[in-house]
Amino acid sequence: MASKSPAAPTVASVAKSIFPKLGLSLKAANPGAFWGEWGGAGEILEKRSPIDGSLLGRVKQAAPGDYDRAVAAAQKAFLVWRDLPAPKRGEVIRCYGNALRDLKTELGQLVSLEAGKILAEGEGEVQEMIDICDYAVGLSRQLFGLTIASERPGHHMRETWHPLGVVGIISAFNFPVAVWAWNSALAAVCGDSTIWKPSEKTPLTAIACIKIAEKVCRECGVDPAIFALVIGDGPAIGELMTSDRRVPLISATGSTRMGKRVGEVVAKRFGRSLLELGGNNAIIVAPSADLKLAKRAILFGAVGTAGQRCTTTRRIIVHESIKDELVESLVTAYRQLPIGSPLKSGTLVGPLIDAMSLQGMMSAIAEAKKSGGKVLVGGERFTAKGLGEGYYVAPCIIEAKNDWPVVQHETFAPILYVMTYRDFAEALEMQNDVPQGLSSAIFTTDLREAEQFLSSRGSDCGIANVNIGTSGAEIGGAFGGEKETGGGRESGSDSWRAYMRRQTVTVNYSNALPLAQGIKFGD
Ligand code: UN1
Repeated sequence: MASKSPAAPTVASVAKSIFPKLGLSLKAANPGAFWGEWGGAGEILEKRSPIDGSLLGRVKQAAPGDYDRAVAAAQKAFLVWRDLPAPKRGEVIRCYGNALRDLKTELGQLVSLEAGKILAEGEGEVQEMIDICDYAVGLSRQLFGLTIASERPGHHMRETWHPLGVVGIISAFNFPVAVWAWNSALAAVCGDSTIWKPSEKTPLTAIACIKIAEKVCRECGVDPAIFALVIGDGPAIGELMTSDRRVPLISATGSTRMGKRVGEVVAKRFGRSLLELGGNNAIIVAPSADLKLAKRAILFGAVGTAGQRCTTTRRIIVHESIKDELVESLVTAYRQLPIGSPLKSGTLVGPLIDAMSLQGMMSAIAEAKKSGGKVLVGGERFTAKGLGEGYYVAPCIIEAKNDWPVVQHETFAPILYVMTYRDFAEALEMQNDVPQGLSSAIFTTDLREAEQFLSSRGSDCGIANVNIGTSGAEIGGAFGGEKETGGGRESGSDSWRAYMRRQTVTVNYSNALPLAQGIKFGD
């Protein structure tokens, strides 16, 4: 069957068809810094596609001087942008969302070429951008403050929200466009400008996003430097940005190691950081669970995006009475997983991002085995004709114990650790007994179990789901988690507040000056 299905389009042919539409150059180096104009005096970055290892494009990175220019331009643009009424700012984001709708297929394909996501997930990511733009447009008319009763006669109090300034965005390779959009669309309607340092592993998608933003801004008569870009590595550009007092908020998505560094440097200058870091997400499968649903959710959660989401399902905590049945059906499903080029329709598992990632997966498997772990399926490198230098793997399931160091650690690859529990309290304890606290889920039809899981004694994660998996959150909710996940919240609900400056206001409209707390002072 598989051999008769049409061959996957090549990286080169897809790149050739979409690059011109996205304003990218195939041959010449693409400028990797934007401050209202394009530039970049840093070193050339050669971006290879994880699909087959072929050269996808070249980028001229930002030099430290380019960073300075970009942040100065973003600061200047902010001073004008913040005065535009918020609904008018929303109008610009509405146009951006529409431009994304027009280029959804092309940008989605570029995400696949550059990050290795299957086409459906590449397009899904662009849809996530469109959704957050819609959300931001609505929000632009709802940046509500409060009125507060004053204890003093002839006084009123209110709380207002003001634009903050230049927001620094650091994003990871695995959601190369959506996470920037969560931040920049909200920041924009809040009246902020942004400066973006994307992952060096996904520079071309970043350039494409900013090209679209530039065009929309020019059409709307707005300074495009509100969406500045600086492509470069952590030590060169990331450190400059995190230590820069001109950037009051740094929103960073990535590893716990990176977040720790960002948090420390930003705290030193009393800046704000919004951190969305690693997860170690578990699904509890209770005896009453609908196992068909659970299996599908686990599959999407554990092998979707080749295990490279911060919300990826990494642990299954299953009741011992149903473990064999669940594991058997998972192993059967894992054996049939279509692994291969993400450009081919039907593929569910694309490549890992690079050699380091493959290496990380292999050493985690070796460590789990050394601890006594039993590999039930997968775990080997996957090769096939036409995949060239791509780093493909067969997703794996390992029987493990929760307290092993390797299980406590987030390995950004499709490894699923399975463990069993006897009573429900034990399951909850295992779920929470990891350093990270991003996403969690339970499969049960027992109302008491479900509600306990959601109660103050239940899951300690930022996201807790019942009868759906750990990944694939909608943009309407606040996204982020506790403990080593960093505590930040992005995207929906009231996450917008992180991008604004709160002001408590008291106005005296009487001709007396009563003091609060009834204090008498002089006359
Ligand atoms: C991430 O992996 O950094 O919930 C973000 C999800 C996606 C976002 C993941 N909406 O899986």
